[in-house]
Amino acid sequence: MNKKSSRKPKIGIVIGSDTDLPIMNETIEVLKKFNLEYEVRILSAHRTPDEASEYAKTARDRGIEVIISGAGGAAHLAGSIASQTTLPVLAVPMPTTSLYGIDSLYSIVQMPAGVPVASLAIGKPGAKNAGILAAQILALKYPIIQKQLEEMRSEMRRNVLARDKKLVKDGVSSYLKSSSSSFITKKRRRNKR
Ligand code: RP5
Repeated sequence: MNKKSSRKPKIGIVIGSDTDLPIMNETIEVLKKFNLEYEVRILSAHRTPDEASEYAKTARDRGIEVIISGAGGAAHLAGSIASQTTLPVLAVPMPTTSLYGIDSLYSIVQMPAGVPVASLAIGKPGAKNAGILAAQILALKYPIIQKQLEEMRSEMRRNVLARDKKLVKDGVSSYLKSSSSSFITKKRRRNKR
């Protein structure tokens, strides 16, 4: 839970294990940027099925408007939550050591018709996008979020255009030697699963 505010959380983040938290922190960072209230719970489809079920059934009445689930391996959490609520459920497949998160992705994405789960990409990029997509959903109701989303897109555009300008001016070799190369390395490391 975002402890700094007493506003009721609109977004519920549910993770299958605390080992998912480092990746799902990317979602939390996005929500903080948008100043969106959220709560975080560890609720497993397999280890604590009753509690996960109770969470899904009561989420709407508690003011939750979007649920984001992060789980890995036989990742049934998002699907089991979606089966018990009509709130939108977004899901982030966790990277795994044995099957690189493909197992998580397939477990999440192959929902039967009638019970949708919106799956994001595996790992950190997916976790980040889950936060942005939740903001986009809420922006349909809260116009202030729309403004923030537009600002974020403009900032992204400015960043890319600045890099393009530098690349065109300096050429590939000097671009890679310059400070931007440490940015590239950092970015690649950050997105590594
Ligand atoms: C899933 O099993 C969790 O979401 C996690 O990604 C995976 C492994 O859990 P731990 O064994 O690390 O607790 O339920």
